Amino acid sequence: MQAAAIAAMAAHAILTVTTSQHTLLAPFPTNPSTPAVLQSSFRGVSLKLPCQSLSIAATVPKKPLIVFAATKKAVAVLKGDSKVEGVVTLTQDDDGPTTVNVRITGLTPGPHGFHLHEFGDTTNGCMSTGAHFNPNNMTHGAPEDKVRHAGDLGNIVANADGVAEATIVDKQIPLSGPNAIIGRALVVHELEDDLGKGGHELSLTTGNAGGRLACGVVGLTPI
Ligand SMILES: [Cu+2]
Ligand SMILES: [Zn+2]
Repeated sequence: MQAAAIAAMAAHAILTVTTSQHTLLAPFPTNPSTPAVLQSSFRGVSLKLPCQSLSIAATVPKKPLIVFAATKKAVAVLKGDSKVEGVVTLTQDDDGPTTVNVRITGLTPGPHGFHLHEFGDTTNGCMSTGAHFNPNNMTHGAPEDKVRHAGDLGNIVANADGVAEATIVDKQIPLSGPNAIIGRALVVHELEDDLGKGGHELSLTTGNAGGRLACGVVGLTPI
């Protein structure tokens, strides 16, 4: 009886142990259920993460888009009635100055007036590109002058081979905004631009730069 009682107690103990094991195990099922809560809170976190990664993903493409939108690039292919021809590329970052890279061939050695004219109309060759681009109603001058046409880019100088290469950086010929020069024309002239200081009757309008050798309409290009 004692033995049976001991056995019963032992069994009870085992049961208790088993129960307690169950109780011990119970926290694990509860734990999983707690982790389940955690999981759901993790889900919340992981939901937040995709949100963050979404917002990151949303900002990451935006940045380059802003950069792409802020950097503008254009080109003008200059041709005329003579052998003078060239390519001019224009780049502007944000609202900064426009960088103009010029390469024109077929020129006589020496300086040649180089301007942005108001129209991109070449129906009558370079003659129909109008006057110098002049949104502020100024007189003709040098690029560094306060009083100048926006289109006054000075002179480019051809070497002995008749090739003129120049890099011009200018604030008055933006590629976007109200005074954007897209759709207007770059013109290279026969003679030197006197920059408004020659005393000729044309000095304050054209710089007395002579005929228009070649011109090209400024058009947007891929970045
Ligand atoms: Cu001109
Ligand atoms: Zn001018």
